[in-house]
Amino acid sequence: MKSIVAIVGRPNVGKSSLFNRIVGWRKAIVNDAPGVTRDRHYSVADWCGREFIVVDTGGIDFAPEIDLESKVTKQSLEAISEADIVLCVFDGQVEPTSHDIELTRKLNKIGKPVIYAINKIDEAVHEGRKDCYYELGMDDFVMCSSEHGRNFDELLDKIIGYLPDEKEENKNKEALYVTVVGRPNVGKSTLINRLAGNERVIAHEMPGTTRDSIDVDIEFEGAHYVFVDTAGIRKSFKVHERVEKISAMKALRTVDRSEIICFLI
Ligand SMILES: Nc1nc2c(ncn2[C@@H]2O[C@H](COP(=O)(O)OP(=O)(O)OP(=O)(O)O)[C@@H](O)[C@H]2O)c(=O)[nH]1
Ligand SMILES: [Mg+2]
Repeated sequence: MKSIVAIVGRPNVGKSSLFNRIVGWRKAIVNDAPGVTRDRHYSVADWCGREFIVVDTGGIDFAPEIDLESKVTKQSLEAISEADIVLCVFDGQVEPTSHDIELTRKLNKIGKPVIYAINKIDEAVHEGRKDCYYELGMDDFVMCSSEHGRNFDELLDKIIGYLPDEKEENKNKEALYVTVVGRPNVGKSTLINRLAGNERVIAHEMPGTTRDSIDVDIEFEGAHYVFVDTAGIRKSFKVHERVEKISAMKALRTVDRSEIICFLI
């Protein structure tokens, strides 16, 4: 099994940008509004010949005001518990918030390697807040920029430094890709959760909950399937929001890499 690196942090600090930079392409949706990522979003990454799985997550909110926010936080906490290494992202352009401090306190107790990525440090002049991170008890942090790739060599070196020597590689049996598509709210995520046997993706009564296309591994009678949950697709003239447009585009792209399309009505 490859080691799992979970990217966590509060909303809008640049987790998806950092995920995209690590995997090498714009797999996850990035947007300037908070709360864009919702489900756990996996991809394989490699650095210097070492492969690992990286997981993008939604922003952790310790005082959720709505049901959806608490579901997003639950997914992120689940990512932390299944991870071998946690990569916690801060927005380095602002002072650490009370949420950042609470998250750091919690992560310092989990008994796993935690690397802190102080993101949005686009230039050396932004590095002025170093002391406050030491004061928070972080001894392992990298000041980086997901947008410009600044200090990413250092960040990736740190990650592979924590990978165990040679974990038995689980040479994945050929998986059959099944993409589930349909209009918003027809029950795509619920169907996938039922097949997976747990709440792997967020199913919610609000149309448009799923945004990124999410791969879900499912074993059935010795065979390996990857069911891909996608954002609901509506007629384009009804779509005005940028995030919905990008989500629909990603869903359509996912269709290209699937052997089977399941059209849910
Ligand atoms: N200046 C600067 N902006 C960045 C950097 N990384 C991300 N951003 C911006 O920060 C905003 C949020 O980025 P995302 O990657 O979507 O943040 P996120 O943490 O995944 O957000 P949620 O999924 O909503 O929690 C976007 O407008 C990005 O362009 C960076 O290194 N420098
Ligand atoms: Mg995100």
